[in-house]
Order: sequence, then C-alpha cells, then structure tokens
Amino acid sequence: IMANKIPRGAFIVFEGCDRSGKTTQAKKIVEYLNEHNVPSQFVNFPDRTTSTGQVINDYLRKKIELSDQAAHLIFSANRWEREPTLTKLINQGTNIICDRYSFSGVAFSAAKEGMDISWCFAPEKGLPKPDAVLLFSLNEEALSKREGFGDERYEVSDFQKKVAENFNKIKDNTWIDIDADKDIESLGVVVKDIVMDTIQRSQYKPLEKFV
Ligand code: 2DT
Repeated sequence: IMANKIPRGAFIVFEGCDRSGKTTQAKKIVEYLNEHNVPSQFVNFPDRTTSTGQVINDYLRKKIELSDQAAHLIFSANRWEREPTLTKLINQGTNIICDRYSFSGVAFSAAKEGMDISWCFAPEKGLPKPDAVLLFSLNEEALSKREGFGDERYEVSDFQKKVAENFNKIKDNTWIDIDADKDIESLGVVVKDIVMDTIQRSQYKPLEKFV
C-alpha cells in the first residue's frame, strides 16, 4: 500500500539562547547533508527578507517601537508567511533545518512583563510541528567566555536568562538537550547523529501540526 509513497523531508528545529552556536551548527549540517546528496535547506526565523521581516528587523534594531503583543503577532505572521513553502518543500522530500521557530517566539515574548506562555502559543497553532527540537544550552560560565552580545533589542544578559528559563518551561520530553559547551567539531558530531536519526524515523510519518 505504501509503494508509491515518497519519503518526506524531516523538519528539525534548533533552539536556544543567543551565542550558543546553533546557527553555525545548523548551516554546517545542511552543508554536510547536501554534500551527501540528502536534499536539505537552512531556514531561519525571523526571516528578515519578507515584508513582515522588514518590520521585525526595524523593531530588533530599535528603529521602531511596537507594543509587545503586536511585536509577538508579527513574529508569528512571519512564520505563517513562510508556512506554505515550508510544508511543500518538506512533503517533496527536502529536509528543513530551522534556526529558531515558534519556541523562540514564545520564550522571548513571554520573558516580558504581562505576557503569558499560553497566550503567546495561540497563534502558532496549525503551523507544522517539528520532528525534532534540539535545545542548545550553555551554562553561565561557558556563556561568559563567549564574545559579547550585539546591540539589538533582547541582547541583554538578564533578558537572555529569562528566555533560557522559558525554554525550560515549554520544552517537553521529546526535546533533545544539547550541551553547547564544546568546540564546533565535537558539537557537529552530536548534531549529525541526531539529525540523521530524525531523518530516518520521519520519512514515512505524516508531518504534524501544532494543536
Ligand atoms: P536572530 O538573532 O536569530 O536573528 O533572532 N525572536 C525570534 C523573537 O522574539 N520571536 C520569534 O518568534 C523569533 C523567531 C530572538 C533575533 C531575535 O528575535 C527573537 C532573537
């Protein structure tokens, strides 16, 4: 019965605080997969190239102010803007390695006064649910040894601490904790194993949605 079914791509999300190395790892694994003829694409959120993305970019660079709720919903709209393309790519067999997703949306917004997690999660319902979430974490000592933050909104260590706490609140037992306190190569080995395994086990399962 399954004879005609083509394997779909896996949808894998890399989450964590700034400076954890997740972007480097996401790009590196995509390069590796494509070199080995496993069609894969790097995607990141916020996608600053779309129309909502330009507003987000101005907001993060503090060129404009938005209410916390409005900012939150624009980050979510930015994902919905990309959703049709993402779903299509996945169903056609491309693996998506995604640098930040809905969880960053919730963890960052809910780190602000008066923003609660369930309100923040509501507009994410219906978006594709990742097959794996890798949470990159650094302990405080390791974090302090890495180069400093830039000067975008949110790049402040007290705020990042709240974000880290939120990631730990929203994660479930399917998330994979990655201790990011390793060199690029060693971390790459850990990531590769998880990604290959996820691609394998997701191939013939339907892509789920957030409920
Ligand atoms: P980068 O540094 O990765 O470009 O992210 N953010 C991200 C949110 O507040 N909400 C979201 O939905 C997403 C995806 C995290 C820029 C900043 O935007 C934050 C850091």
